[in-house]
Amino acid sequence: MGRRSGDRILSDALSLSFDLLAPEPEIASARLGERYLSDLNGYFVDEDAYIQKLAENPLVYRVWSWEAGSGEGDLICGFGILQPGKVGNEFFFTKGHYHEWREAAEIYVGLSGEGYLLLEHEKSGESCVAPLAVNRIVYVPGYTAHRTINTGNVPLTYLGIYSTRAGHDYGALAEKQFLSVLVDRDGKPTLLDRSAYRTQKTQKGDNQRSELGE
Ligand code: PAN
Ligand code: ZN
Repeated sequence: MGRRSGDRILSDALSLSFDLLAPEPEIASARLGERYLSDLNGYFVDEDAYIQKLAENPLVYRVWSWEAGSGEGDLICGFGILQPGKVGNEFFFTKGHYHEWREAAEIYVGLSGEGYLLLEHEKSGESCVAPLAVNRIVYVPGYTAHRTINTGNVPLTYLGIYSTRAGHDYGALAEKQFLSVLVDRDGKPTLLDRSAYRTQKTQKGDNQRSELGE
């Protein structure tokens, strides 16, 4: 099978096999990025729990990016493996970003595990979580910050498919963070207002922490 791209006809490298559940996944011709807990400094609300867990500095997620073509109309496929875990009561998550080209949407496809995409509109601040799991697809519209969250006990694996023009803007969110957090409350993933959660944590200290099940 061939594909015409401009004046080139590409006849190979259009198909890729992958197994994200393999003990040591490798994806030929894709670029690997890894994020350890130390790369997420300032992202979790519970700073004490973060510092404690930093002693182990676990790998939080890996993403392979496969660019079969680099033209304006081409697509990138990201293959994500997000580990299970928590910092305090907050589930492990990806950094999260807007696309530099704000109009660029993205499609996520759940492959295994259980989790959510946290979505937040840049202008209205409106946010929601959309389930991401096997046989689930999530559409991330333009102008929407998105973060993957693993609420299960096994790795969450997924694909994210987006335009080569999209680009990633991490800076805007690193400064203000998402307005909501997804925390484990009595064994249930619960979406809370981040600033209220932070205030609750700092005001109630250790008593509140044990009430929240840490
Ligand atoms: C995904 C993400 C992936 C990792 O491929 O890049 O889940 O998350 P961060 O990029 O926020 O660290 C995607 O949304 N690409 O656009
Ligand atoms: Zn994205």
